Amino acid sequence: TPVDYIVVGAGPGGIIAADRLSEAGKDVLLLERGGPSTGETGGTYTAPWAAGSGLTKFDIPGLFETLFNDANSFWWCKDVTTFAGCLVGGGTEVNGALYWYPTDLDFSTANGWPSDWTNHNPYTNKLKQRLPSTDAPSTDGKRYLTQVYDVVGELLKPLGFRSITINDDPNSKDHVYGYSAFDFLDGKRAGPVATYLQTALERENFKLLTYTNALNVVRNGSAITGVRTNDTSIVDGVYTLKPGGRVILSAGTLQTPRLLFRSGIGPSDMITLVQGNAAATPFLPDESDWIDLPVGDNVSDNPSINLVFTHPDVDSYDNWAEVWADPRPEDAEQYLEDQSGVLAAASPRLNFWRAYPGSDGKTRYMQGTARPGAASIDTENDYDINKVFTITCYLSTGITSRGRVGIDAALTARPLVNPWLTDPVDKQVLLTGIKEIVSAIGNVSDLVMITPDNTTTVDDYVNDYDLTAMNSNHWVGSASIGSVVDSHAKVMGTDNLFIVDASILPALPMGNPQGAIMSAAEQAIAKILAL
Ligand code: 6FA
Ligand code: ABL
Repeated sequence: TPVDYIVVGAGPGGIIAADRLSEAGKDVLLLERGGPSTGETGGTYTAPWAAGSGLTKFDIPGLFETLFNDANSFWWCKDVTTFAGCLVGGGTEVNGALYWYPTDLDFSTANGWPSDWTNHNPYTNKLKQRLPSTDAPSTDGKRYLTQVYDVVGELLKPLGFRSITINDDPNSKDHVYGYSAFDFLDGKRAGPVATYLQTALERENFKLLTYTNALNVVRNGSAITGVRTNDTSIVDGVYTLKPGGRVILSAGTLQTPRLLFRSGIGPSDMITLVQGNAAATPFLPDESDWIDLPVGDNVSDNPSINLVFTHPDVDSYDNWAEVWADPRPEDAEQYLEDQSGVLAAASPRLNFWRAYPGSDGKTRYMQGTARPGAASIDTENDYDINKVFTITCYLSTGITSRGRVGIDAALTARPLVNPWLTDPVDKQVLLTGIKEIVSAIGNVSDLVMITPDNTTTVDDYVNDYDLTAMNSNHWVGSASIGSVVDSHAKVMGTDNLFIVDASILPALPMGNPQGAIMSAAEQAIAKILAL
């Protein structure tokens, strides 16, 4: 049966879209290519020690780091070369869950937004009501494994940083640090899946279909009539719209472009690749109907550089390597008892921000994230592996470097031009920020940086850094507002095709992006409903 809205992709953009549209009385079909994630969604992938609890790898915050070293990693999209979550919740089920309420600067015209989007506060407030952040996620309200917070605080204070509750004052992002904030509730991963999706599921006018992969939109010139999928139980796999219906693409920054290319929308070099693909070419509109838009351009992702340290007070928590198969018994027991303790949070413990002027007159921000353990250590120093922690330095709002994403001949979604530090001023600012942190090490007794080690300069370390290791998984901008979608999030040149996900953000927000993406989704739906 035809519906008012087909939403493609159950990540944060798609879930918020589907919930708000169904709340407004629209018939909504949400198509998700992946399967269940948390126990609440029917997921069953459980650590041996949590068997029978109903708490999966996705529910238990402390299992976050195990997502990256598990042979059975069914959650990653296999036809995307970057990390992308293909399961109910999308990125929010596989992410570190760091969650920042957006700043005014995030939605400013200076950051690329149209002027009628700059008043984000009503939408951010709607988001906060549905999904509040917490910087003390353990159900007993206590904080655990706080040594990294204490040591990094000692490093930052002499540099003029002050400690704040970060989400109490979102616009303060210069010389501040605080406890890491997450979108966890009741000691479990929550995000839009535990909140918005649950209210949608209670409505009769809402339906979620999992394992349903959208391939292209079906269109008659500028009018979209439906979405073609891999579903063999319906005619041609096509879900159709009612007259006046709309399609919303929420497949993420890498995968929304692929859907557009396969629908004849985007730069001709990408559509030509679709034309050359035997499986896709029969469904491509005639060339006279192709819509030329800069889909895939203007993409950004935070360049990030890891610094690894040791300090005698720190507990590296075995770099989270044992939490799946062999956790510390008292921590596992405590978590199962009432979702409290170390395992009620993901790995980050502290975040900080600092603004830097660039030589081009533009201000850029650096964000730091500190966590026990390290993903990679490259050192000639002797060190105690049990005392290791990492500070990841990200360059965020204000960066000018951009890249491009697209597809290859096999239709795998991938970066085509890397977005990191293509502008030398970005690199200079990131170097300045890292050097400032390094300059303060001597203020903390027994603090030692082991990567880069004492035989490597910071300049060499950054210059030689493996580019792909700079990937922060924060891709935005492939269908930027103002160039691919208009200020109602409608794809230009179409009557009824919209995009609500990270791809419409014209530039990176101040912190890890999911909060800004969710606020943007609230705002986009309000604008779409008002059309
Ligand atoms: N963001 C944060 O704010 N904080 C973090 O700590 C954080 N950490 C990570 C992280 O550790 C990793 C490993 C990754 C990959 C991302 C992280 N992010 C973090 C970024 C954040 O999760 C993303 O920015 C955010 O989830 C993007 O939201 P979108 O709605 O734009 O897109 P998603 O990729 O989340 O969702 C797309 C959904 O569409 C998926 O469920 C996918 O399966 C589905 N889909 C894709 N193509 C489809 C198709 N053709 N048919 C049907 N469904 C499709
Ligand atoms: C984020 O926003 C990033 O996208 C992730 O890369 C980051 O997690 C989380 N938040 C938490 O800060 C890191 C892990 O801590 C590393 O162990 C892992 O190697 C890396 O992601 C992979 O990109």
